Amino acid sequence: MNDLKQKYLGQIADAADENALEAIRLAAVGKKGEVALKMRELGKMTPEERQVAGPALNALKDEINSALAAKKAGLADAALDARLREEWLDVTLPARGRRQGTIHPISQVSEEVTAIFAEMGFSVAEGPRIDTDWYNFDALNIPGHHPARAEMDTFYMHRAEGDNRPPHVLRTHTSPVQIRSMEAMGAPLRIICPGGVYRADYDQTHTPMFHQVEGLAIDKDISMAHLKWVLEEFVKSYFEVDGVDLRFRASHFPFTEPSAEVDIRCSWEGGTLKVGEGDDWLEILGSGMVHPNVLKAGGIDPEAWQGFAFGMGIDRIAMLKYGVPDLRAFFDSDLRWLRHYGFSALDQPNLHGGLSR
Ligand code: 2NL
Repeated sequence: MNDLKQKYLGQIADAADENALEAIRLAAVGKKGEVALKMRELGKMTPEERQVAGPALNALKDEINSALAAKKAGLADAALDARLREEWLDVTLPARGRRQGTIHPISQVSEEVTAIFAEMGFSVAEGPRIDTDWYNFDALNIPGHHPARAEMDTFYMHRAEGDNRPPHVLRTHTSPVQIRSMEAMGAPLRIICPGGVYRADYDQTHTPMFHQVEGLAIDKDISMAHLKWVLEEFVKSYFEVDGVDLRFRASHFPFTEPSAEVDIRCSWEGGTLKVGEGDDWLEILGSGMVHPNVLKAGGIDPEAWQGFAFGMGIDRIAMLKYGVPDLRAFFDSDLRWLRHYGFSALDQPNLHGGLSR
């Protein structure tokens, strides 16, 4: 009896898993197990012998059963411990970065320009991109026969059949917004008009849609001197330099008289633009005193008021500031190139201070 006890308690202690434990249970206390066999032998014993052996066998059976139960619980605990060791989660790991869109360089430059002029008291005016040929051309002193109205350059909208009014156009500049502002607000007036414009042109330096910002200041005694100061302040602020020389070259626009194209002093040493130093000149905008016919078209009396106006290409000044060589890059759907020019359209800093792509 003691041998049986030693044998099975030993086996139970050594059992590696639940299967082994079940095999031991069957062999020891199963219906045909060794304890059951011993029970059967009780019949052959004397009553005195049976009185000793019976309870002893029952005690043995109980002892083996509780050893089995204890071992089973122990194995389950060990299995859970092993799983917990294997399947741990490091909740301190940083989350995977998510890609996000960021502002397009054209929008960024638009906002930079707007902020600079806002500090000088200019407010922003906006208007339709589809406008009448009157607002886009006639009001700006561009007559019907002027080359700027040649069908080559302008996108014309279709009229319904039988509608013989002149067709609408996609605005070729933001000047129509300034005419509308003159009508709506009168003089004095100090506004800039940023926005998309359209011309039928496509090569390395022209896209059919591009962006302009025009400025207009109308008051009793506005002169070219005010224009020069405003533009100088703008160039210094936009290109982040302390000083810059401006060169006014006589030019011609139908909507200004006199008219001037404005160059800024620069150098191209090593292929990179430096504004404010060197012996080169870079054209950045057109400007002039608003033509009396244009003031009249905007409902402002040219005998009482005068003003300056200017216009520049946002895409162009964005290329200059950020060193983008091909205008068409701005309008690609694939914006990975932006990274090269320091724009982070696709890069988001992650928690490690690195970049996820
Ligand atoms: C250029 C030249 C210019 C203007 C735009 C303007 C607008 C009104 C009246 C008078 Cl309502 N002028 N705008 C004036 C001079 C030049 O743009 O080369 N832009 C890229």
